[in-house]
Amino acid sequence: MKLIYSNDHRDHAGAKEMRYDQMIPMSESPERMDMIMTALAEAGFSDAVAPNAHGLEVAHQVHDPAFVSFLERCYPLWEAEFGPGGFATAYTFGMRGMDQQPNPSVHSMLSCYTFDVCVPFVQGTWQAIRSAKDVALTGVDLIHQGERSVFSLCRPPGHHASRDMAGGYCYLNNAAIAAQAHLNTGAKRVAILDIDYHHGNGTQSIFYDRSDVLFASLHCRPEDEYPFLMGYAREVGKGPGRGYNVNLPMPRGTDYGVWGPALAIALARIHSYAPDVLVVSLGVDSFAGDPVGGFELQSPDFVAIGQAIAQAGLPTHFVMEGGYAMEALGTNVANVISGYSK
Ligand code: SP5
Ligand code: ZN
Repeated sequence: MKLIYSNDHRDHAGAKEMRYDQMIPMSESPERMDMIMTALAEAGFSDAVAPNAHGLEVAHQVHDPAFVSFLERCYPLWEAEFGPGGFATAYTFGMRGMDQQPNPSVHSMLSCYTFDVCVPFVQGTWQAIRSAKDVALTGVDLIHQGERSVFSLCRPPGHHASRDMAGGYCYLNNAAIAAQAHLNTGAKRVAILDIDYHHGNGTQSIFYDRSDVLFASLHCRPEDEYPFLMGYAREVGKGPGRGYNVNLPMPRGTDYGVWGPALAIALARIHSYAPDVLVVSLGVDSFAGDPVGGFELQSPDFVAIGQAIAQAGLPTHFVMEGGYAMEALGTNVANVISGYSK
């Protein structure tokens, strides 16, 4: 399996996040990628290639160009007001039902274009965002050139980012950009299987009214977990996209005895859809020891997940999402890739 990786994410670091009543160091750290790359190398996956630079054209197909421009300009605008060293974050969020009147100030843009307190901007954030998008697009190029499976080691992750909102450590939606690029390069149908512990609300919303991308997600139910407002089974798509959105929400505490059969349901739906490419939003925060998650999957379960995905028999593009249990993160990711490759 070809890996695509760049160190361009490293300076997206140093910010804090709000966890209910405390400020804590961001769980989504550069060291996550070190753990993953080390474990992949130990498992025999070491042929990482650097991403090729791509433009913003595909990003502009799935995101509002004004939102993408905000992501680029946010930190410089913030720094001009507050000086260097801090991090930008919103004070207010969308005032639903009120007469909102956005203006070009960085505060107004943060309020309009972010939906939570988990997307800080520092000096290195835009470089990391842009590079993660290139890591995803280079994976598309490799599949187009005939690779059967590739792994885009994106950081920051992407699946919470919608057409025009960042949230949940996610800025640009790498998996959605990859899916759109697969369509651009000849695929007729693309399936996205999202196995991150959290609902991929951003990806769902981007493709909600489309039938050329099937979105299937396994996640903790919104009654129990972030993002709290989406991810119900009744969300099946709308208009031409009706029937092309599949949510499999499960309660906190779910283990592989329940999660594994849910994966089989998602894969059966993907099989009947007969996509040309499968994009996997690969989060491993369903692991029992994850500090952000609340499921009970064990490290060996991730081997079984990789094997089940391989049995779909499709060209497969893994895109990294969440996973925060530093001691087991690398093993869990490498187990999926090893299981897939067996
Ligand atoms: C990509 C990704 O995995 N984003 C996750 C964003 C989660 N944001 C914080 C959720 C906090 C709520 N859960 C606290 C559980 C404490 N055990
Ligand atoms: Zn997650």
